[in-house]
Amino acid sequence: MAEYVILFAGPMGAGKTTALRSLSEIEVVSTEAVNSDRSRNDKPTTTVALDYGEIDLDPDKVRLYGVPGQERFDFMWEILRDRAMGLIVLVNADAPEPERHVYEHLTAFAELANRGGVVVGVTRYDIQRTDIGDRIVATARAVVPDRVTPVFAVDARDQEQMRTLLLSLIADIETRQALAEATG
Ligand SMILES: Nc1nc2c(ncn2[C@@H]2O[C@H](COP(=O)(O)OP(=O)(O)OP(=O)(O)O)[C@@H](O)[C@H]2O)c(=O)[nH]1
Ligand SMILES: [Mg+2]
Repeated sequence: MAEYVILFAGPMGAGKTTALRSLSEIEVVSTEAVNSDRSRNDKPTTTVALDYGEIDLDPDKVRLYGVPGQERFDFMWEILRDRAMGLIVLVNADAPEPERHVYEHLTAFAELANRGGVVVGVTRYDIQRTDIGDRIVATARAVVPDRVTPVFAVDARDQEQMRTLLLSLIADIETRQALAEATG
C-alpha cells in the first residue's frame, strides 16, 4: 500500500475546492472566507489557507490538498510542495489567457513537477469552449521539457471525471518511480 500526497493548484475560481469535494471520501476540511476580490472572480467565497480531503484507491491512500488561488497566501504552498508527490494544476477555460496560469503554477511548483507527477485539468469548458488545448500543452512542455504533461478538459463538479484525472496522475507517478528504480 502506498500513500500519495497530491496538491491541487491553480487560479481563483479554477475549481480546486469543488474538485476536492467531488473526490474526497471524508468531509473536506475547508478554510473558506468571504471573497473580498469579486472583481477578479465573482464568487462569494475563496479558500484562504487550504482544503484537505482523502480518498482510498485500493490499495493506496491518497491525501488531497488544495492550495489557495490568491497569491497572498502563497506561504502555504512552500510547506506543502515539499511533501507532495503529485500536482494537479486546474485552470478555468473562461479566464483570460488560461495558459498564463498554467505557466505560473507549473513554475511555482517546478521542482515538484519535475520530481513527481503532474497533470493539467481545464475546467469550465462548457462555459467557454476555447481552442486552448495546444497552447496549454506547449506551455507545459516549456516548463517541464522532459515529459509530456497530460492535459484534460474536466468538470470539477463531476466525480468520475476527477477520478480519471487523479488516476492518470497516479499512473504518471508510478511510471516515474518504476523508471527511476530501473535506471538506478
Ligand atoms: N459550469 C461549470 N462550472 C464549474 C466547472 N468546474 C467548476 N465549476 C464551478 O466553478 C466554481 C469554482 O469555484 P471553487 O471550487 O471555489 O474554485 P477554487 O479553485 O477553489 O478557488 P479559490 O479557492 O478562490 O482559489 C464553482 O462554483 C464550481 O461549481 C465546470 O466544468 N463547469
Ligand atoms: Mg478554493
